[in-house]
Amino acid sequence: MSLPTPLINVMDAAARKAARRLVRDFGEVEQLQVSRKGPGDFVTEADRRTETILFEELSKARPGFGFLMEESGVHGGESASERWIVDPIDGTTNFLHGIPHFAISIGVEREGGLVAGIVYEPVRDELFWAEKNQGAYLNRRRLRVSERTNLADALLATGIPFGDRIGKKSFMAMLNAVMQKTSGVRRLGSAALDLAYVAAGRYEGFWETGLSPWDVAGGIVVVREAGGMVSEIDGRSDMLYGNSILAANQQLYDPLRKLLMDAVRTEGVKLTE
Ligand code: 2AM
Ligand code: CA
Repeated sequence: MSLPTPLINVMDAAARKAARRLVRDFGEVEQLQVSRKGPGDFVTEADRRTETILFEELSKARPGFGFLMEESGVHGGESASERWIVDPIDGTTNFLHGIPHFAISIGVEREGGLVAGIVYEPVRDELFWAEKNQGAYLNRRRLRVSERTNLADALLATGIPFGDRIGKKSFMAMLNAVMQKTSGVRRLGSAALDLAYVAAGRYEGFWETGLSPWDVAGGIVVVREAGGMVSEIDGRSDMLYGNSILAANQQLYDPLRKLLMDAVRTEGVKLTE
């Protein structure tokens, strides 16, 4: 057991404060499902309000840090060497439909590298957190990625591209390969929680294309500190600003990466197609 670091305490407090209101809003969203107009506008408002609370709390605690936020973009701290990368609701579509699987995600970038992150799931009160070189935790319990070594036993998470998102062709190729070789694929709709669950050993791996920095910033450090590997699917290391992400336990990272890359090569498609 370890005590959270000062930086983790700041994120923990901000996320819990924002989450209290968010959980009340979620209750309201469940009621609104039956209305014809649906809860769309209400959810947009809840999203903005959550981001505002996070912004206020984080800037109060660390006035020198900059921000990259999903709703309001980049602000503050032009000369700052540190910034928060914030997703107020990751899993917005779940939230909108009254499905209780969403999270607040916050990452800390220092001089271009990720140094700490949290993913907070308010409905189950699960706080996944990690700071570089300090280990990863779920609430007060130390986290380790799973020890499973066979692809055939592996449970994987992914996201399915939709609308105008990139990667539909490559997704079909990769899914086709993964379906045959693993024990199953889940698509729960929150990339931040997918990463947190890899760190917790619930999934052996997670892959997705077309995500944004705020979807993954909080979870990447948590996976690494839990002993997992994270990169782009083609092996490059710009998961934050690049086009794809693959996270897995140590033993399955290489076989999974090979499986995914062979699948897109065989189909003759690019990861972004
Ligand atoms: P969001 O809930 O914050 O939008 C699901 O595949 C994942 O994709 C979620 O983490 C979701 O984050 C993210 N995502 C990224 N871009 C998206 C988009 N344009 N629309 C919906 N989800 C998106
Ligand atoms: Ca998101």
